Amino acid sequence: MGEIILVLGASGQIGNELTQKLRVLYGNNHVIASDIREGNKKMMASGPFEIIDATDKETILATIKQHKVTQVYLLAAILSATAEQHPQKAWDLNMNSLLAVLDLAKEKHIKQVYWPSSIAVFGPNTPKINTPQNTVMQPSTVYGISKVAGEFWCNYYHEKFGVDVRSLRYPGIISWNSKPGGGTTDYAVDIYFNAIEKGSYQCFLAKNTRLPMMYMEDAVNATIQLMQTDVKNIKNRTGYNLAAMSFTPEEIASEIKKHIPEFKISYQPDFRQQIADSWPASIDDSEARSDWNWQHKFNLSTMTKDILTNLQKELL
Ligand code: AKB
Repeated sequence: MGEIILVLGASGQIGNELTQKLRVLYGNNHVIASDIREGNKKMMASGPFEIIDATDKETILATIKQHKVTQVYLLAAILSATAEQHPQKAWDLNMNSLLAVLDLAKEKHIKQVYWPSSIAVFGPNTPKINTPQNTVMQPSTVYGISKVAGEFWCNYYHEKFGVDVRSLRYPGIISWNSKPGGGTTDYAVDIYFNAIEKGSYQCFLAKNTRLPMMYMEDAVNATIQLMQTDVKNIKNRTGYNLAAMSFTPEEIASEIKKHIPEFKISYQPDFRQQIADSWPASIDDSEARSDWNWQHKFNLSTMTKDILTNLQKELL
């Protein structure tokens, strides 16, 4: 594989794990990690790292030229909950970084772009159960508005300039190795850490709030699989619906109790409840499954077992 990859936002939750997997697949020196802050020890030690602001087109271009980069994975973003508190900052980062990278692809400095979309493109008027690929997209959050606009920019650059940009509408991504920040689905990560460290968790969503979720390993595999798929099979240039499981806080808590019987959960919904209530409960991802053979591996039970085993080794 002759690709040289630049990951923008490599120190974040998905960027961190995606970078490690890309380094295994493409070779450490073929994957340049970058962020506005340094990554963890493993990332810094395993390959090249550059400090880059993802909205700074000139620095991105200089890095592309210096390392002969062929693909960019743009993971830098402000997520749903933080975006409600800093709307302008979220809009600026989420949009300007995407437009900078799309322009660099249009100008033929790179061959391929990955940019994550989200279930946040949907809103209160969207069908909630098995939300289809093509349906009402009227988000009620700043983050969702930036993702809808971004999806249409991707499609526009593809149609108009032939840019090979690919995107997935991630559900909530759950990991034990790197923590998310500022998202509405973050409770499903925090709950595992609290279960191990404290034996209890106060959840910021109500107990019956059902949301689509996915284990990190599946999300990373889906992302790389999409980017490696033959171009003739990519039929969607906005964002593919992607799904693995859906559950409520009450259901994840009872799964944890199978391993930690004394675990206790309480509920104190805050402003994030309204965001969660505007999102789908489950997603129809049949187009991803038929176009590029997407298959998830983890469900709530296998994911919980894997996370608790790893966290017990790490934290206890
Ligand atoms: C968030 O909660 O903001 C993200 C997302 C669903 O895109 N995890």
